[in-house]
Amino acid sequence: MKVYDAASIRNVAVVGHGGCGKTQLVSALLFASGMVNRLGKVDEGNTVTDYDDEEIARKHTLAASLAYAEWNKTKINLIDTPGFGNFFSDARAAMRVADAALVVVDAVAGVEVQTEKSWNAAHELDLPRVVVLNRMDRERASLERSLVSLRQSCGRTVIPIQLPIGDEKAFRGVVDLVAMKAYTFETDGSGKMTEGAVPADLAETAAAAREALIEMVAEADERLMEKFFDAGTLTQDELVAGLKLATQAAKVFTLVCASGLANIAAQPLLDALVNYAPSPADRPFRALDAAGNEVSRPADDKAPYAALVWKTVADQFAGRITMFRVFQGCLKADSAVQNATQGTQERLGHLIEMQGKTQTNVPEIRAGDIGAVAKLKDTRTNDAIADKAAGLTFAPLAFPEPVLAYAIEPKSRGDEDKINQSMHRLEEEDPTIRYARDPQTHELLLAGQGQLHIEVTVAKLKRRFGVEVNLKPPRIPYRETITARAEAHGRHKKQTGGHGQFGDCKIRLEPLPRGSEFEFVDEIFGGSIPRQFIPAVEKGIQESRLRGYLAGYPVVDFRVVLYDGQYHDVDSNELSFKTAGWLAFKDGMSKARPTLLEPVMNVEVYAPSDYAGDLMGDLNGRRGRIGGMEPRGQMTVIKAQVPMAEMLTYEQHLTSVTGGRGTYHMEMSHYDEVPSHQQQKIIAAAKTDRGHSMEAEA
Ligand SMILES: Nc1nc2c(ncn2[C@@H]2O[C@H](COP(=O)(O)OP(=O)(O)OP(=O)(O)O)[C@@H](O)[C@H]2O)c(=O)[nH]1
Ligand SMILES: [Mg+2]
Repeated sequence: MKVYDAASIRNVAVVGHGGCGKTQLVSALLFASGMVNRLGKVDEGNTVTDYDDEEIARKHTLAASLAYAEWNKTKINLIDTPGFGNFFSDARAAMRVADAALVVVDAVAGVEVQTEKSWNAAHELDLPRVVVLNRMDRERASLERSLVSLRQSCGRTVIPIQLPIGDEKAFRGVVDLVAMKAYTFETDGSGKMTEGAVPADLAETAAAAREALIEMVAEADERLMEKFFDAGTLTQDELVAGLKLATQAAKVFTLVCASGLANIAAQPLLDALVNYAPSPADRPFRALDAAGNEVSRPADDKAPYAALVWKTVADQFAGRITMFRVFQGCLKADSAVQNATQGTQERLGHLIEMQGKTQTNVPEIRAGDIGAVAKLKDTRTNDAIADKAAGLTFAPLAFPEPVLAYAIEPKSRGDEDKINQSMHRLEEEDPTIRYARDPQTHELLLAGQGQLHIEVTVAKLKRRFGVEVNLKPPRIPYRETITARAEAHGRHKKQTGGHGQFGDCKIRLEPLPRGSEFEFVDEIFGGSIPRQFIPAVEKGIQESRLRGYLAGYPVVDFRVVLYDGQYHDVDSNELSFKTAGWLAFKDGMSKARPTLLEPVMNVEVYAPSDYAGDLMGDLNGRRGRIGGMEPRGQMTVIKAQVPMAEMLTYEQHLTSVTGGRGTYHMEMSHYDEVPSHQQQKIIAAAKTDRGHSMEAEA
């Protein structure tokens, strides 16, 4: 295994919509470059990058994985990423450490939801992009139609540098518009390539397409534009150099054609990545200096080391695997390093190059390269492994907050500890899940980016850690409040044998604005209740308000004013006043017109505009309030506020209505009153569920 310098490395994040063929294409690139000796297939479960059991079972990538192709003395790091929206944060993380994105587009479907999302995320990072029209061998695959949708969503500077030879099943190669040569391939999947002249029937189209390419390249650079005007064209050298610069500046996005499954045109794609995608040496990296300011630095392998951890994997055998990109300097095996984010020391053992799950030890990893290390103690995703002398950290990758939660229950009792431990390891690997016990409902909640995400997490829990759980929709964290002021009285008096018990208090309940929780105000003057018993009254009220009155949910957004009371010299004690507080609270609640509150979510739905009408109707039916609707290309964003209780089944609905093309996101907005007919149902359900603990019945 060689060690590569920055100039001979390409870091490429392979991104795009689910099922567009990213994994299959990476498989073809690895086979074409001789890294593996057969063409792995997603459908046969033997690709390099979908190696996780869950990925093989589902035939979809669920986490970013790393592979590399050596091609023309260059190491091309390929990060295969998931196309499903639920797992998009891994694609983002991959783009963050890449110098280019390979945006894979299905030549039949054209631009899809995640294509667009990937494109926008790459745009935010100023990331150069190469577009590959994949699945060119399929029925109804079309360069022309795909280009229309690409230009609409991604701009007019998406420009073919190849034309396909043969349509659909007859697709057998490409014309390279830069070299003006034809590359044709055996159709047996062997990837055997023949170089030849441009076929006569394509000569005219190819010449016109080459002209369009030259013009686009000239447009991206003033100096070239002048030359183009003077000479009417560009020289071959100017075209090649100009295309590289325009790609690197993310001004022009070259488009190539391929079929990953038929293994056609993998070699020209590898050439395009080597020739046009920037190396780390071409692209200074961004980091934060000691003062937290963004700085831009070259990939200098003589500088003090600085690397960013972009992914952590909880491997059941190897333990924790930490994947990083070295931005400057050099990490060496068996050395002590600093974690600049945590301010701790770590010991690097073996450094690893990853070819999917296959790990090879390497002595060092230099500036610009991506690698991994096993068994670090404290280092987590987003940390900077950086020498103090470098004085650098990195702006953290932002991970999205969970969209929805499920309750999980161990299948066998006594598994709870094991679940806790395993979930914490999975949380480390996947920062977009949250696992915690709900303090209000006491359920174990697993929250994630969608139903699929949660199912996959539970499946990992079973496969990797051997624990099985049941998934249930979570209880909705309802709350209770009051809508009217009320005065109330609580008196606790008991005479049992010797000492009696006596406490008496008068309180006022007052509604407060949403979000104010609870206030206790002591207005006792003149000692009608002695000082030392006032905290007991408050405690009695606090405890009973948390137990709820109507349906067992905490009572919030109100104030209790304690304004009068009575005591007895001998019989009064703390317990008596606590009980008096509880009785007064119950009395007050019965008069203060209590009501139920429910969580309302801010929901954003992103779907093809054709479905907008149906989706809005559905949201209305879910008691939603539509806040707005914005077209974005062929898509529409619908914003609405919808009660959480109505959103538990939304994902299935959205998927079935839009054929999987719609996505949504939601987060907590506020609490609002539950309509009265709904309240009756919730109260009735609570009574059968846990009736005896409720104040209303006590
Ligand atoms: N006909 C044809 N089928 C292809 C091609 N590339 C991929 N496929 C098939 O399309 C399906 C999806 O391919 P994948 O490579 O798993 O797609 P992906 O983009 O990695 O999907 P995610 O991992 O879910 O994002 C598989 O059944 C592949 O066999 C291609 O070039 N031609
Ligand atoms: Mg995949």
